[in-house]
Amino acid sequence: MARSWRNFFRRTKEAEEETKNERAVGVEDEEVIEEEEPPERDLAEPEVTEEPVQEEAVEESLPEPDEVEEALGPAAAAERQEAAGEEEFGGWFGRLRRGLQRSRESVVGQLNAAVAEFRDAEDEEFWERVEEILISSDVGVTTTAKLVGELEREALEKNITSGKELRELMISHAEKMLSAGPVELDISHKPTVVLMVGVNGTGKTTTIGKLVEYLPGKAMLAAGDTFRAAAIEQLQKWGERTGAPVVARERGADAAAVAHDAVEAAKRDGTDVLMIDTAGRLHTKVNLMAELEKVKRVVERQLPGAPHEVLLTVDATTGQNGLRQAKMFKDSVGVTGIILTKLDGTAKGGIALAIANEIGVPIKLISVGEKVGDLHPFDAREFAEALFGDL
Ligand SMILES: Nc1nc2c(ncn2[C@@H]2O[C@H](COP(=O)(O)OP(=O)(O)OP(=O)(O)O)[C@@H](O)[C@H]2O)c(=O)[nH]1
Ligand SMILES: [Mg+2]
Repeated sequence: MARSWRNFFRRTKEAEEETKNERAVGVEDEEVIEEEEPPERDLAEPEVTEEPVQEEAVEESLPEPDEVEEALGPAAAAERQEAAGEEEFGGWFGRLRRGLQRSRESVVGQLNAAVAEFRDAEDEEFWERVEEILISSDVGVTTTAKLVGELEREALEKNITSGKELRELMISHAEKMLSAGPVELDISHKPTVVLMVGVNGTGKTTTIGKLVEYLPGKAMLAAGDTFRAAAIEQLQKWGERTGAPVVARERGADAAAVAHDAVEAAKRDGTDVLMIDTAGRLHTKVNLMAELEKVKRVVERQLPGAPHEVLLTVDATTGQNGLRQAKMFKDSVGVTGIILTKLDGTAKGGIALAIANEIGVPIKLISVGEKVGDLHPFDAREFAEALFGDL
């Protein structure tokens, strides 16, 4: 079964029971929040906004169309209709294929040409050609060598002579490589603490905002990026939009102190999932890593076992650079899952293979655009098919 939001969150049995009939599922297709210049605000005191607004219960798989309209309000309903229109073109898979269009055009186009000439697995030139194609899609030298080595071996063993069988083999090997661990997000703790890390501009804050729309239960956000101007306000906007309270201090405050306040607030308020946003850039990389390590230590001290998930956003357009970043974050703060963003803006979607193979951390979510509906749980098979499948 393809991965969907339904089977993405790992929760306790009780929590599942509680919300069985009243799933608060986010709107899939809303516009991105405009990043207007935020008003000057006095953020001197740590602040926790009010209780989250109880969202209307909307069954993901679908109430009647008019019920949805009623529940969502006209603007959201119109967007939902637009989304429904998209379903005709293949729903998420269609969106994924469109998001991966540039990667597909470069990879699939070339692969089609190569595979069309494939006669048997002993043709060394053929394998060299496949290597070139994969490397140009940012699969990377190491991962390409491994993938092509495995493919060649199996194609020889099975005496494969048809392009169709070969493509199927490619997809299944890519799928295996992309499956680096459990994709589900563990939110079975109360509160569950999710630490979001990644270099600046990779999509941490917007991904938090999108993810809250899908999270079951009560979410809380912590504005742990106290470095960048407007970072706090950006998160507060997502808080307003999703109804999740935002814990913040003033700009320049200690990020670990914000995290501390937030964990206390989450424990006190019966929050299910606390998501901590962090800075993507400080004066130096060393400073950044030291700050993240401190945030993590403080959270751990307050709540043993937390943070339960450390999610790293990697911007797919940065290619091999993203791979280096992933290694760095993994080594210093430990990463439980990767969110690969901006796949829509690159022809180098092959980076997913390099990340899964060389970092050994599962990709849990991918993003193919700026809308809420562009974020989706990662499915290795689906991704491999979208990347290597026939045009
Ligand atoms: N096209 C596209 N844009 C995206 C995607 N994900 C995020 N973005 C955009 O990337 C920009 C940066 O996203 P942020 O969430 O602010 O990134 P950040 O990691 O929080 O950055 P800092 O706060 O500077 O550390 C925003 O304009 C997002 O809308 C995606 O999948 N596709
Ligand atoms: Mg940010």
